[in-house]
Amino acid sequence: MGKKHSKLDPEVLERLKKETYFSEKEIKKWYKGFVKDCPTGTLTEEGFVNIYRQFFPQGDPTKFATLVFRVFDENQDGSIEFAEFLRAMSVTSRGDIDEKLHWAFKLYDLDNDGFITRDEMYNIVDAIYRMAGTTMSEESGEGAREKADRIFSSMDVNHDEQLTMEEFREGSKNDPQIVNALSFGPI
Ligand SMILES: [Ca+2]
Ligand SMILES: [Ca+2]
Ligand SMILES: [Ca+2]
Repeated sequence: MGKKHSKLDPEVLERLKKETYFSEKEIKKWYKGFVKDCPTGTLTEEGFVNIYRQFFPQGDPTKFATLVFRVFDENQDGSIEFAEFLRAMSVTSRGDIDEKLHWAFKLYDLDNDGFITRDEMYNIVDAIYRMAGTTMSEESGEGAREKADRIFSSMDVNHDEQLTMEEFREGSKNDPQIVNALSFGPI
């Protein structure tokens, strides 16, 4: 049974060499680890949440992991296949700032309509707080709602209650935490 996925399809390998920043050697290494953790060849949402649990035992990362899962799962079939996994790892670990921002934007834009609303922003901030097991930022003393409101208002330059990619990009320059949040960084 496990045999079917024990070797990486050469076509997939070729494709990933073009689509990611990883070398052939690195891709093969990632694949080995992936099939070891996911013998079926795909990562389920439950498995994904469990990975986060190992990193954040002090909090509840379920909400955050579920939101990140959405972005990994490009074709939205409810599971992460190796190619999806590797493309996401490539962007979040080696992508330039612009790629990372696009990735973060997708994470925040829950309904994929191309804009981030105040509630969507709150959702992510709340998820990050839960993951860190806190209700208040250590630095600023803000709760999730306050923090989301503050960030959102500072980014929403034209005050139309939604953030475009442009506003998001500009705003993130002043608040690097926005992008850092996706590299497992807590508050
Ligand atoms: Ca998928
Ligand atoms: Ca949206
Ligand atoms: Ca706006």
